[in-house]
Amino acid sequence: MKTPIQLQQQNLAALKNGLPVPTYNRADNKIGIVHIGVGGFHRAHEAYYLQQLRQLGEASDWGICGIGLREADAKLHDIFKKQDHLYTLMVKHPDGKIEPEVIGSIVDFKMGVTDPEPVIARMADADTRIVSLTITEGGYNFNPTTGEFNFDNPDIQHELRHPNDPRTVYGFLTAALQRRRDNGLPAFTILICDNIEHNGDMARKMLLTFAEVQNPPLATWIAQEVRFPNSMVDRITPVTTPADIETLAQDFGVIDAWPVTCEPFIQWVVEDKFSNGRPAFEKVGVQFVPDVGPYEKMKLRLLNAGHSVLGLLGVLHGHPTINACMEDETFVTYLRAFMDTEATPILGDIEGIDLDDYKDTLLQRFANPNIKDSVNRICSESSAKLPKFLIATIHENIATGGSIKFATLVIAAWCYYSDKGMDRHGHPIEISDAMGTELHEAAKQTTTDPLAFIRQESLFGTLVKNERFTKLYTEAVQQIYEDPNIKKYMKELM
Ligand code: CS2
Repeated sequence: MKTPIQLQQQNLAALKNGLPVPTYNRADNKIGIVHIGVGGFHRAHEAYYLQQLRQLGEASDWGICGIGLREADAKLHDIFKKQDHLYTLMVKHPDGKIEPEVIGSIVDFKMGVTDPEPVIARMADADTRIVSLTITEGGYNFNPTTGEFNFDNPDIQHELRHPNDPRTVYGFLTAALQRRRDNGLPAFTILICDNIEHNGDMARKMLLTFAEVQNPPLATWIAQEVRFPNSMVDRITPVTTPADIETLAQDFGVIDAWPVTCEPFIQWVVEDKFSNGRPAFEKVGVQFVPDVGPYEKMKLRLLNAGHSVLGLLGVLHGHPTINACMEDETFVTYLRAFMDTEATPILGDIEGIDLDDYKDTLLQRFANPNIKDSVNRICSESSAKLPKFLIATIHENIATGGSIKFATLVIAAWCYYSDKGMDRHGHPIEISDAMGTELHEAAKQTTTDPLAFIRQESLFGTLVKNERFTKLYTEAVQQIYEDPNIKKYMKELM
């Protein structure tokens, strides 16, 4: 066993015997990208692509400065400080092999919570040319059904009155863009990397709606100058566990307080419209296309929805992880049936993609036994995810007369889960959802009003008025409440 070494810039030479480390000069890396929301996903995806570019001797103008806009980001801030913003990415292969690599493309990190000024200054700096975001599907402050911006949010109200004291991403973006405009600097590109269909168009609409109230002349400038490329991002990135930290120290000799684990697969499809230049990402496998819409839809309605199908049914059954679900024949068959009969028909043809191959690959990725992606991660924030991943598909299939039974059972399982917070054995489930209280309040009325859960209009829209859906849903929810043995009902539908 090696004596583990603390991950730090000065120790890279010593670490390099055990694993790949950045070989480029991090000190002369200009900051070209400001990234808001430095979770595991960003560190396994955009930051990884940039590392690859830097290893090729490219992109020295494109260092990343991470930004934390939540109190909880202080943990990463402190770890990064100690580790010179270095971290280890542990790629986990299905055969059990782990390939770690030290990533150095993030060169700075700033917290915007207590002191917004340094963050605004960084975003407004002439070197910054892209501001990218992974603030989660629920982070964009809009009503999931109507798609309208939520002006009732107290932080948004505060920012409207105090443009120089931003709290949300909208306030930071307008403060920085106003400063760039004042200083005669070109706008940056706003690059969204969250799982939302037309994510760039959505962000543009939200930011313009906000800016039109806060600062109308700036809104006009943003509309003309800022590009918002749509993008489809993909890499399964489970939550880091204490066992991962331990493995890294024991087997690879690295002390890293917060490594990131991920699958080998990676994909990024982006529209090539940038306000002020971009790294040569095509050299490391990023696909640039004129219209990302069909790719986004395919990924959200197959991968993300597929995850939710396994997650919500699996959590009720008592499967701890996605790969555990995939070891269960009933779950695999059910998932494939959902994909083939409910998701695929609404996708149509996608140029250059064989959907059967895509689905086969997805099943293999989900089954990776080394990934151990917890169903709790998948079920977290379902209120922000399901309207886009699954409920949209139900609406579209209702319109075309397509099948909806597989997705409907998942909604019924979600209701039971939100109400009881336990699996079929009565074991408690840890639920994490910004709308957790509302979901619970609505779900717990199910015994007296079977449709109570789907009366939540912001999530389900007019679904409660559709007889075909309500009939299937009522039956499913009544069965689950009588006996939560979910597999029985899954089998009955196949
Ligand atoms: C998952 C995603 O959160 C979820 O529900 O489906 O995080 C998924 O792992 C990524 O989008 C993969 O690209």
